[in-house]
Amino acid sequence: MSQDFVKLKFDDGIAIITISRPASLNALNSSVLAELDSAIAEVRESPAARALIITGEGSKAFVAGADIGEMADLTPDEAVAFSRRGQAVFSAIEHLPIPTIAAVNGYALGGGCELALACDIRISSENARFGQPEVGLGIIPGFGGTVRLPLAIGRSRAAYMILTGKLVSAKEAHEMGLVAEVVPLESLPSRAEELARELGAKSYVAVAYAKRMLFPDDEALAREARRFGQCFESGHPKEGMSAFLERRPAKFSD
Ligand code: CO8
Repeated sequence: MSQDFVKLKFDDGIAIITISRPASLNALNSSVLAELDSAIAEVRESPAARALIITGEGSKAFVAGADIGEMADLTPDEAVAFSRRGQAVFSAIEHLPIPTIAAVNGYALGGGCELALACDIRISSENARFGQPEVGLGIIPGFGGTVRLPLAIGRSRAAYMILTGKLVSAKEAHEMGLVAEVVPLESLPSRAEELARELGAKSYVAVAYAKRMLFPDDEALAREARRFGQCFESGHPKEGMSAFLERRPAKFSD
């Protein structure tokens, strides 16, 4: 498969994946998800890889979410399938036996925040902003956010983020425990690599077992996908996403 949007490189035992679709703020469309899936498979099959870093191209966005243009016209069944597809890719990241670090270099919204949550540890630049803005689009987080966000920061803070859709700054995300460290943008790659080397030097047997103890419940992910699909039984996703694309406020009246 050609890797137009997802770059993978190996640097002395560290695998680095960069989501690279900057014109759309690295939004996750089907091609990006497929390429990410194949990059994860390559990392899994690389015995020399001791840690993985996932980051985004540029200085504006880590990943600004699932591609809104691709989701607007989904049927409920297609929506469940799309959610399950993204969840499977993110679970593949989570299930890697090596430690994974999200180096969040800007907006991490919707599916982007969920991608960061699928990593074991998040560090971010000072300009990063996190959010689950889906309710403003007539949908719910569908790539594991309703399951992993409360596990990461507790139900109360997760409810605040998911129900208001508000974005939080890197500083607030750090105070909530959503990110472990905040560093200047120019230091993010070197700090991520330093941390990856530190984690990669631990017992990889112990790390792999420790990680397994932290996996979320598969049934909760399946429930999220079903609820995500149910949103599409109403006209709200179409209205919410059309409004974003037309740069106008959404009106949820029906
Ligand atoms: N999808 C598609 N295109 C996007 C997305 C996105 N999520 N985010 C940004 N873009 C595009 C914009 O449309 C724009 O394209 P163009 O230049 O062609 O008009 C370009 O990227 C630059 O964006 P802006 O002009 O909007 O840049 P601003 O600096 O004005 O704003 C923001 C930056 C605040 C990040 C703004 O772009 C924004 O709000 N983006 C959408 C964020 C969002 O709502 N994300 C959540 C999406 S829903 C989701 O992720 C659900 C996940 C679960 C899916 C479950 C499976 C089905």
